[in-house]
Amino acid sequence: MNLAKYLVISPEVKEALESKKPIVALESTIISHGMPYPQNVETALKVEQIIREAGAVPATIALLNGKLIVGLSKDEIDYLGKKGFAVTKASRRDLPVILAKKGDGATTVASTMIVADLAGIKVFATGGIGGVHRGGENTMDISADLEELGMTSVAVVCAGAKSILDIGLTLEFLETKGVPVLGYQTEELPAFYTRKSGFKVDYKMDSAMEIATTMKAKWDIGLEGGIVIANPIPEEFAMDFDFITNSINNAVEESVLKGIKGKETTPFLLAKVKEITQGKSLISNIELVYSNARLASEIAKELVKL
Ligand code: PSU
Ligand code: MN
Repeated sequence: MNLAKYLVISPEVKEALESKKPIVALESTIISHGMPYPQNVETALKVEQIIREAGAVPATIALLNGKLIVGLSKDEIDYLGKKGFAVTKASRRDLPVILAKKGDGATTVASTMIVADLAGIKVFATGGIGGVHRGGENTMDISADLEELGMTSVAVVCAGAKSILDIGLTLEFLETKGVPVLGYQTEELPAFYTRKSGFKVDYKMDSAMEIATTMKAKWDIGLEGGIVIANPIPEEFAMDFDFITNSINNAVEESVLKGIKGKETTPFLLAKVKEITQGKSLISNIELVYSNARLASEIAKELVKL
């Protein structure tokens, strides 16, 4: 490996790594493709603030000028947020091309896990992970996030899987890959905008300490790969189940009619759901990210004690 050529860690994150402070990684596709400007930038900055207030160090990750950046500056976050869809959504397969071209890229859950792992960061907070799309048994549209969870040792705190996906198939895939799905204070897997999905998590965990201990046990015995930590959206920001289910069904129907495929699917559906719900889904989306950042900070704090 010749990492030094590509990996750039900010002074704040470098210092935190050296002094074994708790660190929480953050992705950048959620900024460029997951939310509109300016809410995307406001959210990204507030998430960092929440993590600092909780006593951990945020490390937002992206590709800029052909480098893997760990710990973006405010200006860099603003740049990615303003450029939005014009920034390349970069998952595992895109990384080598963007590095070679000295380009920019917004990292997905998969590529953020890769870069976090290279930097030595074990905890990552986001909104939702990618999964098996509805009809995935025919289209094979399965997010690279799931394969990454099967091999890269980073724990991802999310609000469960969105029902733009086939949640059942997503759980089956994760089971096959040996990825534990842990529910934070819940038996049921949350479905992003709602606290319920109709599917069970593998294990309910009651505290950040229990989660950190589980992560350590997995990696102590050399079981490489990630862990999904599903944190239900706070009750007050959860959406009405029937309303959001209908909105998502309509969005999926439109994506099929329009022939939306591949990496465009997830951003299309997110934007469509926001439009159909007249922006209500965006408010829920922002709040659940804040809640995940808080839990991820607590887990990172427990992990450094072990
Ligand atoms: N789900 C969200 N918001 C997002 C994404 C997923 O609620 O922004 C992004 C994440 O970066 C995730 C990616 O890794 O979409 C998955 O895309 P794909 O299905 O093309 O792998
Ligand atoms: Mn896909």
